[in-house]
Amino acid sequence: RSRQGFTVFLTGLSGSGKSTIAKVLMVRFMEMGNRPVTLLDGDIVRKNLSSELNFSEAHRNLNVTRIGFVASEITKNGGIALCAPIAPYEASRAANRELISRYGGYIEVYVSTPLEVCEQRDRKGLYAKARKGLVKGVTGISDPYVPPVNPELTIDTSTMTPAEAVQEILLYLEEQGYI
Ligand code: GGZ
Repeated sequence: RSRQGFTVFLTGLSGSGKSTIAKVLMVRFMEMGNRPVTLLDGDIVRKNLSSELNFSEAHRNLNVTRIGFVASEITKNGGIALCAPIAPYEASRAANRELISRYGGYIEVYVSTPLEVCEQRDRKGLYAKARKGLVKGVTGISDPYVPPVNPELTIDTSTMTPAEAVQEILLYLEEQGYI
């Protein structure tokens, strides 16, 4: 039985766990084997689709709506799009929701891991550089992150494992009839 396409849009700070969750989800969806899965991770998109953009509000919004456009095409064609940018502003998140909902499911997951925890992880040394003033406009330190208003799910990876986070998302998708 064929089902409609959908987009899982993970938003949250750098180091919040978006990529980790998205990668595990990707594997799970591929195992299901009934629909093509596309991962649009923040750093991959920045390199391949948005390489000329900086981290100003306008460019972040543009980056996020580009991701949304690609996800809408995938969703339209019955696929699964997994997006994992920071997406710190409501304007571009709302635009994506509006566009993608026309063609299929849109599930916004707010990865709400506190800044303190993200900063402790500091996988890429970005926060240390931000604290030293070596990088300006870093989300959470010297640039805003506006929390989503009505996310379908909120997940804090400081209180659960990536596997548990993925289970919660899969359960929601099942309940809603997407998978
Ligand atoms: C935030 C930055 C910045 C600044 C470089 N602020 O952990 P990462 O390294 O791989 O994820 C971050 C990524 C954020 O890009 P996005 O496209 O997801 O952001 S947005 O949705 O706001 O367009 C981080 C790195 O790029 N990075 N400079 N100033 N993150």
